[in-house]
Amino acid sequence: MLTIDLEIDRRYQLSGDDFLSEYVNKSRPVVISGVIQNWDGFTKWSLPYFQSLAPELKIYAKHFNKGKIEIENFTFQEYADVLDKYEQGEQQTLPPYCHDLPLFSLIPELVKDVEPFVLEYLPKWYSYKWWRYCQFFIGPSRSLTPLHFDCLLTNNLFFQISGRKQFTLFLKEDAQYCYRYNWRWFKVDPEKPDLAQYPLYRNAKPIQVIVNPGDILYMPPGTLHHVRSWDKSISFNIDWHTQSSVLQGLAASAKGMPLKNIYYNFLLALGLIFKVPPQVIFKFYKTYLNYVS
Ligand SMILES: O=C(O)CCC(=O)C(=O)O
Ligand SMILES: [Fe+2]
Repeated sequence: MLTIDLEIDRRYQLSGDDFLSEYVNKSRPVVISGVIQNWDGFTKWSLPYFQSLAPELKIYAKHFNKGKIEIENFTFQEYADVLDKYEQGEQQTLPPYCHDLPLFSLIPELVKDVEPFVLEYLPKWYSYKWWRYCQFFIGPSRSLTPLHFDCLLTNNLFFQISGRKQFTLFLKEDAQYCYRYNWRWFKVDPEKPDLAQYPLYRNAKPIQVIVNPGDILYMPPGTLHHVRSWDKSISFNIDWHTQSSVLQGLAASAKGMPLKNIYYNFLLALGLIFKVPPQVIFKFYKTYLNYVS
């Protein structure tokens, strides 16, 4: 198969207005640099640092096993030991991936490490306790998140603190070529696509993006992504809607979106469109942060 890898823009310290007009409103992904480097967390964060703040905290890590997700629990110390063994070659099997962890809610002290946060990129509704919408990804080199889109069809700002990751992206139009199952997962493996089994994949246009420490990646709603870590890595994201994307999210109810997701999008629509304050919405929304889908 002939693949021509497309590229996306890389922008330095993009302003909120330009981000909105050139990327969000046009559904174009972008990598933004020059922002994270100013955060204390950029130099401070590591597993031992998290461990020192919350020695008793039990975190969960996931094994992605052919469409099934299995969960294992660790303290940060236990998880750091497993990762060290793997990185030093004492353990061959890939450790589970600490994936979708709402760490700012678990260790609120971490919030001040990412200030000033990029509130100019988000609708004002998120300014109040924005960190409650963030999820962390902490794992070894070679960790993989298989091809999927984010389940509420939100916008995603992804912050890479340490280690590098390779994202293979597809614009939402390419979903039809990637063999969807269970609402948001896709059968094609972009690292070794089986064209005999998945012939339509020939038409898909993968976009390869290396996300380096200090980069922010923006993915528009419905962007497919397959994420391979190159190094031991710490990242987090914030998933967020605009008025327009939440309406499109609700419209996707008719396209097989699970009922639970429709409920969360309905709550966000009440906030973003009908201006119900986040203090009220979050009480109902917060179970989303532990939702494995
Ligand atoms: O970093 C990863 O492995 C997955 C990230 C992801 O899927 C997301 O931010 O939605
Ligand atoms: Fe995702």
